[in-house]
Amino acid sequence: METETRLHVKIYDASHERYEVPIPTPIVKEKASSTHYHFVYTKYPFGFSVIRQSSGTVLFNSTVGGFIFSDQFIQMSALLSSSNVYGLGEHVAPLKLSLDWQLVPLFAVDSYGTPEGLNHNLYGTHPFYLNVEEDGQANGVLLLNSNAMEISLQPTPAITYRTLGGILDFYFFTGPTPDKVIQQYTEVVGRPHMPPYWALGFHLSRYGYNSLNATAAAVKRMIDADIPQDVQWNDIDAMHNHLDFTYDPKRFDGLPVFVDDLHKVGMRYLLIQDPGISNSQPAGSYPPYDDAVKMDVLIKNASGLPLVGKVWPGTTVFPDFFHPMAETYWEKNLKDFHDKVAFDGLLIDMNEISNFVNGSIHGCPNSTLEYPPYMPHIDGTHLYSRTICMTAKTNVSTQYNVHNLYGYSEAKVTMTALENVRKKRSIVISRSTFPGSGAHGSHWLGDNNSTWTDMSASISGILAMNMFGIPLVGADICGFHGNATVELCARWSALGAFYPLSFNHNTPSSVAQDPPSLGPAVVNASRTALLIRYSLLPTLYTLFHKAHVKGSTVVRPLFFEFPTDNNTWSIDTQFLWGRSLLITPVLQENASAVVGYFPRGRWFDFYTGDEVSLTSQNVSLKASIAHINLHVRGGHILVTQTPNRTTTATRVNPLGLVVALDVDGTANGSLFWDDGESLDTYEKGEYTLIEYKVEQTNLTCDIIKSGYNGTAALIIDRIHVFGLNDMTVQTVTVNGQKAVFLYNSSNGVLSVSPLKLPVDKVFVMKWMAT
Ligand code: MIG
Repeated sequence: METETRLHVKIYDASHERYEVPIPTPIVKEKASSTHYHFVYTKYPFGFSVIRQSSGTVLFNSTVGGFIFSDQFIQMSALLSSSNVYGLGEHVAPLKLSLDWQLVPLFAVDSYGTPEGLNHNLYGTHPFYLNVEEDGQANGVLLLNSNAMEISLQPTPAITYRTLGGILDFYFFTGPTPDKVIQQYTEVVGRPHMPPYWALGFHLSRYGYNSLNATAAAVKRMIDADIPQDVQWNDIDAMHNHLDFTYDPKRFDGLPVFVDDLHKVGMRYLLIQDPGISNSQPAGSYPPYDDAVKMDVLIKNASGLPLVGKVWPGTTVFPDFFHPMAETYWEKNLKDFHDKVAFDGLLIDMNEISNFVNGSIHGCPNSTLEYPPYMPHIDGTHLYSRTICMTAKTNVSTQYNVHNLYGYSEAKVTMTALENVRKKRSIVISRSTFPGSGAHGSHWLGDNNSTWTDMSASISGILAMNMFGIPLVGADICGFHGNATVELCARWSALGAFYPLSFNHNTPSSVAQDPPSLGPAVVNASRTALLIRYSLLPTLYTLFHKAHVKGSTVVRPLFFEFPTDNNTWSIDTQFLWGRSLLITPVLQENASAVVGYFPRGRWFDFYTGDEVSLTSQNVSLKASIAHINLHVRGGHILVTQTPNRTTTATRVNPLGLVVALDVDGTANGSLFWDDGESLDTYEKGEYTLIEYKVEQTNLTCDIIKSGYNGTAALIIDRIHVFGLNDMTVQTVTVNGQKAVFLYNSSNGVLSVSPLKLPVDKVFVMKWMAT
């Protein structure tokens, strides 16, 4: 009973030490003095239950399904409190999971695409679920186990866990709200990393520019089309013969200067790195291999020699990121490369580990680790299919035990190395993830298709990753495989402008889908939506701050805010930024309207301030090709900023406030502001935190912290108040002086501008009405 809301249940072998997941978790010496749950345990038959005290709801009851604990097969079942189950990644699946006899494999794999269905395991593994009880309270359960696993979901409702090793290390979180569950979960596995501000700008990428000229031309097209862009990426085609830590001296001649020039105009540059290091370069010519051998940091095969697989550069070996020297090794090579090309972050791909041969170039030995007595229903014939042998050895344990942790371990080492090299916040976007990955970077959903189905599926994928504590997440906008049509790419650009991580990425064989290449409709849709995104970045950045310090989700499904409204439980066609901004994208072809659900409360059109008149029901909204529906929730204040083409240029512009009043006339909001890229600004107190609030007819703020003096250069130049319907505003004063304003009596919107309020000073705005 570790805390009032957290129970830790560990079932292990008292007489033999077994493998346990090596991610850091809190060490608790004293039992919590009071708890919101009961723990009930019976010896015969063996089992336990977790019960919520306030309601008596049984959250988890394992006494019914038997229990098996053998070396390579552990099984336990439990009854659940309701069939509202979410999480258990990584899969392409609806947000609310089906409990209709689903067999859900969890094993990191590069499946060459993102097949749909809970029965297909994907790049990452997250044995964590969130369960919303019938009365709307929520609990979460983590099985901290990294072995190959399969989960069976049953309509009872019940869950069966089958794992091939380790121990049963359960954490139960009792919320009681969904967001509290995630806060409690990330307290155990690690709070999300605070991204640099520029990471929230728009990124453009494609695999297969094949030359610096083509890369530069893409950037130029974006500038000419006047579409916001902060970051340009290059993929493995920029490498020399697909070798990590290199760039092609002919096709990408001049890359260092190009990157410096991007920096000069306030932009950033990202590169892809793969974990496979070529072992076939002439001796002494390729330090990434020579150093790895010298430092002895490679994953070994069963005979103790570096395991050799085959990836893009040909035969490769793989660093063991759990090795104590791995960080030194990786940092040295990243630094040497960074001295040439000043990249700002990395996308770390292929780290499931993906391998073009099964096991190794020599196959795998005959062992029960390679051929376990029970084979979970994963994609692939064997555990070692398209990855390395399970008998391979790392510093921590056999690959059999740590396979699912490779992406986690690489992200952790890469983030540390990048921060040491750049001395600034970076981003590390990892394809394979595990609980705790969010503390070391971010994620994207992998190789989707340019289809309407995959565009829709991206929403549940992004929402699930937020529940897994990885809020900085996106999907390839306009799709990776296949050709995006103009209409699809226009709609996807609008939706993607509201992904926490917003980038367009594409495969070489598909037609170019950067917005300018697809013509005016896509240019318009993406420019319009991205300018809104950029104008809302102060709000998004503040949400990342809350994620970093409290573990809250950045984007969340409607049920997180309205858990007692059962209409929200399965909605994954809309999502919220934090508590306050509802996004209702068009997900269908040939549509001119979209249906959205509006829970009880006040909702205002972001663009006009018009209130949605009917709530607790579906509402049809107009949605032309250049329009994405956004609604501000009553009771909340959004901080905006006049947008420009980059975050660098935007960050010096005036701020604005959008104040949406609740039924009782109140509203709250906050702003976290720092220099956007120094390390640990929160931990060092180098930030400003302001809370805005409306009470009666006053809008004012509290300066909670004033630790970043760059805030002094900023002003608020406009304030909009939504929802003043029953009154006619006669006078507005700001700090006692009469202010210029417009009042629209038809929709109750008050607009006060121009203003010149220093952001770091307290002000009071009052409106007087009849
Ligand atoms: O074997 O680096 O998911 O985004 O463009 C494919 C080439 C390797 C897979 C990634 C994709 C990337 C591609 N990579």
